[in-house]
Amino acid sequence: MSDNDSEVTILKKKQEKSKDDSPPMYKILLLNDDFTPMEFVIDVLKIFFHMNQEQATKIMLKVHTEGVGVCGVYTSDIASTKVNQVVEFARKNQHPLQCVMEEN
Ligand code: TYC
Repeated sequence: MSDNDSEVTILKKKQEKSKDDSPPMYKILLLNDDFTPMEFVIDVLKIFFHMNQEQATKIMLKVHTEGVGVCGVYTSDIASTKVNQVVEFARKNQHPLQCVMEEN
């Protein structure tokens, strides 16, 4: 390979990197309410967002004190599936927990 060839390769890589071919991403937000138990919210964060006890407690307390908190960022399909799963799980346990998605 000559010096010229490697220069062309580098330019092509730069162009590919700058192209925005990434899908739109959505934040999943948990909203505070006065009735859902703190332990239930921690369980939700562990089960659906794969957090450990420490991470889940931190996010739950953020939502509790600030009113809203981000539990993760996902593509549209994954975000809407998770929102539906969280809301279904909350309703089955008779809690009013609200979970929504918002484009980044
Ligand atoms: N505010 C609730 C309580 O005091 C706890 C809570 C935290 C509820 C986060 C919802 O998304 C939530 N029991």
